[in-house]
Amino acid sequence: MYWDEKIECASPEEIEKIQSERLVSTIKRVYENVPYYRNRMDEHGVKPEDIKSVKDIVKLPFTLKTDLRDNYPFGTFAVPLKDVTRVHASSGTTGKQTVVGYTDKDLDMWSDCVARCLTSVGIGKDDIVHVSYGYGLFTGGLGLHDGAQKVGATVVPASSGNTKRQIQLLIDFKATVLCCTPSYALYIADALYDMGYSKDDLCLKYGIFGAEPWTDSMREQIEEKLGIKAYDIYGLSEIAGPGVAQTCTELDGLHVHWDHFIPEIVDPDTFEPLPDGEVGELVFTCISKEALPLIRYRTKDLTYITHEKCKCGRTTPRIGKITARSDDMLIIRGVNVFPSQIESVLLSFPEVEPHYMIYVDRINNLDTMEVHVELKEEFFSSRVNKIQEITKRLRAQVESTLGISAEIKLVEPKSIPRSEGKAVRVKDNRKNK
Ligand code: DLL
Repeated sequence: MYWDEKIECASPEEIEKIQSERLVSTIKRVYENVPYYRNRMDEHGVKPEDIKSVKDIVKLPFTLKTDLRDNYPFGTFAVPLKDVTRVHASSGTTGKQTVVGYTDKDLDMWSDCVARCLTSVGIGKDDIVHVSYGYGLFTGGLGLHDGAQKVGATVVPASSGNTKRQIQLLIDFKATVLCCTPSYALYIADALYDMGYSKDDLCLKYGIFGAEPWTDSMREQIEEKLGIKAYDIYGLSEIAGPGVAQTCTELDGLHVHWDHFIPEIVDPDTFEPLPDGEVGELVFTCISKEALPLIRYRTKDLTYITHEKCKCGRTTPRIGKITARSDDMLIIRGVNVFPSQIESVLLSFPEVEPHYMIYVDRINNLDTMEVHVELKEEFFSSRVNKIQEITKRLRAQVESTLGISAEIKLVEPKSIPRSEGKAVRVKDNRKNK
């Protein structure tokens, strides 16, 4: 099912034409209206006249999160504040928040993108959409809310927190769609069974999960526990919010709305564009936004892209699942380690739960890594030698996957702190030393 078939299935040539027109006018606008962009382009030796088509995008300088922070709060907006009808903000791990703004037209474009995502997996008028992403400055809650309302669904703006109440609402209102982070979906599933219910007490059919990395095995577990089909929605506040891309029913990559956001993959070291299929840093240029049209924004998210037509019929390019960010890569004893690699090993063991924490430290000048993972209830009371045997197998598998050793500690079920939003899975104590 399509929300906007003409655009979603347009030929690449048609889209290229739209992209070129929109890029040229966006660049002219930001050069004229945003001192930050004028300075950056002048420093870079590029003038609006040099941008004649989408092919010229590579001539433009990149934008980084720090550029938004340096111009906090509204310094990168391209319209007067009186035309900005909403702001959102995303908190990073350090420093000030990144503030983003939208005009009415921007909000309409964003909800249209979310509507495309929801429609692509069959969500529409007959659905009851329970939104457990946080409402507020975070874009998750209102982003999904506006998109679900646009497709005509009945929206339950539950926001995050108070999990027991969420479960009661899910049951009583007979929600068919759950929107939240994948880690919160697991938390909800566990709490459901703890309250004495099961998936049979729910009417859920679909899950729209994102805002944090998650693996395919995590998806399978959520699908099994909640009896649903789970889809991966991606986005970031700087570009719009949720709905920049999403998996369709084929689950073969996330479709990017390239008539609004031009995606590029660049080498994270040289920043040169990479060909289809190669993993690098995802970069977006917003070509139809009024308030905050970011140019070549470096997301730090690592993935690849393909321009092959999807089996679903859409011609939109697809990005691979985002399993890592260049800035969440840990360097342990000189070896690059992504938390997602550890997650995929853990989830391949039926004896453990998908709840884990990675503790990194430096002791006597040597990096150490300890992975705590919850044992399943039925294994917790096993004999000591059984637990030792599972630990040994896990340690061997982690070592062969990462190329370095890690201590594994099997901990009590439900002892790892749960998150109602984005999960925190790494504690790197080296930063405090
Ligand atoms: O997380 C927007 C969002 C809300 C997306 C709800 C999906 C659902 P930020 O708080 O600005 O915005 O964080 C953006 O989160 O650069 C990625 O690193 C990560 N991220 C978002 N979606 C996914 C996903 C929202 N599906 C940052 N898979 C991004 C992996 C994701 N990582």
